[in-house]
Amino acid sequence: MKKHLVGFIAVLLLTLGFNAQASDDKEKEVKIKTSAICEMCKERIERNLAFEKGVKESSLNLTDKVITVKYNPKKTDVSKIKANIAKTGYDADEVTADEKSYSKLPGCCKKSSSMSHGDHQ
Ligand SMILES: [Cu+2]
Repeated sequence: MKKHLVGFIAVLLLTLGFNAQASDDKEKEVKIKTSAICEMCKERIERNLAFEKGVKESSLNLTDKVITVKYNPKKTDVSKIKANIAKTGYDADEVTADEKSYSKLPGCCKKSSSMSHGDHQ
């Protein structure tokens, strides 16, 4: 009887474990702070993210500059999503914008120029 009970509990725990894992495979959501400024930035970032494997949906809020990305954790992860945004020319949390992409952005889309850093060509 005791053995059966132990077996039953083991099966129960396994089932619960699998269920937890299964729900983990479903789409996840992450919020990333970007350096987007205007509507063009928003479109640019969202468009490029749409090409990133595993990204299902992204929506940038221009008020707080936070982008909400829905993704498949089996196909991509947060660091790849941040790298994609950086490659577009924008900061993504602790990841700084790719310099080359950033330099190609229209002037209105660049981070506040009040912080002077040698950005001459
Ligand atoms: Cu812009």
